[in-house]
Amino acid sequence: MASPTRGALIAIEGLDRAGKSTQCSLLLDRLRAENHPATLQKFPDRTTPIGQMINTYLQSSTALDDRAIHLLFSANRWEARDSLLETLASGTTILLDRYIYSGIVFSAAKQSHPSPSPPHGPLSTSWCRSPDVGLPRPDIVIFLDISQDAAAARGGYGQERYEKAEMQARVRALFEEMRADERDKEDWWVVDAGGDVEEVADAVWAGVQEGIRRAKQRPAVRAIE
Ligand code: Z5A
Ligand code: MG
Repeated sequence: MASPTRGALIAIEGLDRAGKSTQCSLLLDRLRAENHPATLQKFPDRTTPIGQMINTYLQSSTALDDRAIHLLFSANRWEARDSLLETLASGTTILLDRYIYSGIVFSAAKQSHPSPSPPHGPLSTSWCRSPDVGLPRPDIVIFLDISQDAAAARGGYGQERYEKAEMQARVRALFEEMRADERDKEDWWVVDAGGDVEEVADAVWAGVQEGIRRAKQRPAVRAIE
């Protein structure tokens, strides 16, 4: 029996309140309505033991070394790796609600407290990327672009520790830098997420179609470099 065409790996990224989870849920319905096998994987996955540690960290103000929490976010992706690859191999498309790109920019955007031991200061993006090297690389990264004011108008920032205007501004700048990075440039598909839900959904859908097309041209899933 011929093996099925593999599924596409599609990451949905963006700033806070850009509508990532809203769009992921609409996409899942739309793909399934078209009889395209699809599933959703959110990161952080707060359901695993590692995810529960991350959840506790995000919802509290307890101190934890920036590198230690960064490695937990990455470990939370590594523990999903085999299942992601098996799902893709079975012909099912995976929508990722945040992935390594959030991982890199959120850690690198932190203004670390002076540490008693080196390295001092903010974590570099290359240091932040290294634990994710080797994970499955998405066929496309759909970036929901929204202004800070429009995002804040959607209910304002919540209670979690990164939901602060100055942190979000640094995250925005780092996402822009990453979109220009040679290793990622060809993967990004930027969507204006400031419109109403249906308008955004149509623009995201075009990105998904492109991701599925790219996956068909690449029998093997690539790895993050
Ligand atoms: N983090 C990290 O540090 N390291 C990592 O490796 C990873 C993540 C993977 C929690 O993430 C934190 O983890 C996050 C990054 C960090 N920190 N911050 N800040 P999360 O994914 O669990 O965060 P969340 O709680 O799901 O929020 P979100 O992702 O930022 O929101 P969203 O998914 O983009 O938006 P939404 O929930 O779909 O919509 C937000 C609201 O806007 C809601 O009321 C919607 O009804 C409304 N909405 C959505 N679309 C529209 C449109 N088009 N018009 C009007 N209103 C809209
Ligand atoms: Mg979300």
